[in-house]
Amino acid sequence: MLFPVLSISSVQSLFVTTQRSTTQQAPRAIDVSVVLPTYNERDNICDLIDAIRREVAPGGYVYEVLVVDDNSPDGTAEVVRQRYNIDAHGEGQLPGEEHTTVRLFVRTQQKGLANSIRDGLIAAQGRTLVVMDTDFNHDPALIPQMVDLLRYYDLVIGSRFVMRGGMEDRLRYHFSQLYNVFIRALFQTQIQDNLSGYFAIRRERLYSLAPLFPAIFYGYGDYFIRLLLAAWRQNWKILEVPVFYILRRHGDSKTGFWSIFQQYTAAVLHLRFYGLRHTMTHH
Ligand SMILES: Nc1nc2c(ncn2[C@@H]2O[C@H](COP(=O)(O)OP(=O)(O)OP(=O)(O)O)[C@@H](O)[C@H]2O)c(=O)[nH]1
Ligand SMILES: [Mg+2]
Repeated sequence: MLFPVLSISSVQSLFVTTQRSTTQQAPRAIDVSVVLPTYNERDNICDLIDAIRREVAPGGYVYEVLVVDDNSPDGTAEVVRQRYNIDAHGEGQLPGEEHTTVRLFVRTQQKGLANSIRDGLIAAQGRTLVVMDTDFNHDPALIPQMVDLLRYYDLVIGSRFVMRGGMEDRLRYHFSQLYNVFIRALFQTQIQDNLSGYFAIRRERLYSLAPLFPAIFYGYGDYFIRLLLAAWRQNWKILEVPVFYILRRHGDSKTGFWSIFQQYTAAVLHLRFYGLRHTMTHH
């Protein structure tokens, strides 16, 4: 196997490993880690990393990019490996930026969006962590302001449902908006976009939720509803900044409308009736 494969027995043990390796290595003060989960994003991923660089580098941040790929059959990992000279340890560099690391994780054991994001977040070394889709739904221009706002907030969400937020796909926009009304009513929160999946968080804040990771990070985008509920219940300071989703640039969607609707609804009802400490049994 060319790339490191994250095999996880428990979040706790990985947490300890990460802490240990962080202290053993020469300290690299990374300001921002951008976690990019990919599945068949061959034609998007390098363009997105270039776009992230254009937005983040001028701010003078020290940053790293983590691509967490579920062994995509379209060869996403291979494209990243070649473009950024990824070595046997899964590390490469942005061309011309020797301090900016691109790290590639190819997962072959346990697949799924939420697990990929968890693995990326745990492996990330930055003081602040950003998670976003890799198909250009999420505008990388927002990263600097989201990171800066973490001076005042624990969690910053890119939101379609605050002033000037939106979505090119009007039908999905209205449906998501309605679904968010349902989520807010069920959990009595004030979060406008519970389905966004575009967020920035302070690393130490995220780790304060480590005992809840198994109850949060499973399934698909529904993990975000659970993450937000955990944050809300712990009285975190949460801010929503407007984001306008454009349509995915290349490739195919992994989400069928009805299957996602059913999956999210099962997850939301489970969360409502069993709470945050229990994972759904079939995951
Ligand atoms: N690692 C990993 N990433 C995934 C998986 N499924 C989806 N993704 C990534 O998660 C992000 C969101 O997936 P999308 O297919 O764009 O889902 P969507 O945004 O609801 O749908 P469209 O934008 O309409 O395609 C993208 O970056 C995908 O590449 C998965 O199983 N594993
Ligand atoms: Mg998408």
